[in-house]
Amino acid sequence: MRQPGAEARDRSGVPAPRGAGEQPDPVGRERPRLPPGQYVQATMPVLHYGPVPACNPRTWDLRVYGATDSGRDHRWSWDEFMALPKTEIIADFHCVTKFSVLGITWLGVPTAEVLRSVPPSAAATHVMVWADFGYGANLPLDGLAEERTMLVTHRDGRELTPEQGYPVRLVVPSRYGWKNVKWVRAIEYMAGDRRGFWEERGYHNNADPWQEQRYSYQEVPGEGP
Ligand SMILES: Nc1nc2c(c(=O)[nH]1)N[C@H]1C(S)=C(S)[C@@H](COP(=O)(O)O)O[C@H]1N2
Ligand SMILES: [Mo]
Repeated sequence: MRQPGAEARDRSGVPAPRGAGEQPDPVGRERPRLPPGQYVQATMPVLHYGPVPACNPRTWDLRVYGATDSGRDHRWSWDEFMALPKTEIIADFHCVTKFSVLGITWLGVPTAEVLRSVPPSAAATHVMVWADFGYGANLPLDGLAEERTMLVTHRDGRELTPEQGYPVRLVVPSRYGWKNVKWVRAIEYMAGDRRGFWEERGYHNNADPWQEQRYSYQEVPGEGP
């Protein structure tokens, strides 16, 4: 007999994750493994805009700035950041160009931990996650607080390669791929929303694959986080 909800389980036997926007079907069915309009691909192509930044552990840091509760910025050096407790997740990756890669294992620091270490002020509603060279993606604060949003250092048991975002990359399974910022250097707490690199160039501000939020023309004024 078919297990109820079997189609929502991945090969690890773990139920498919539910994140922001991943609501149970109104008639109580499990949602399918793949978001609408996506197809499965075996491996991830390297995709990014601009050059791969060089990384010097001696000068590398990760900053949190903007609307912090203390009014001060926070800075982790390489040694400090790498010493933070890490956890592992298995997540599917959905690119807005319609390929999905299933069951990627990521190891990293949950961003909920960043929010605990550096509490945002009451005015903060959104964040911009910044990479080298001015690439950034915005998220509502809730997106950063999600249990499965992480700053990762390892993929499938190996340290990230430079092309994959070494040394630190954002993984946000509840959103399309472009919000998974490689080469993260800073998190800006924002009092109000601002669009990131692709969000300014025609892509959807919220980017939930389960609602197929691909393009900015789909946005409903006054709706969403
Ligand atoms: N810094 C940075 N991060 C980025 C991008 C980028 O251009 N710059 N591209 C995004 C896009 S569109 C995708 S699909 C994924 C691709 O990740 P991969 O190269 O590890 O497959 O990275 C995302 N992160
Ligand atoms: Mo992408």
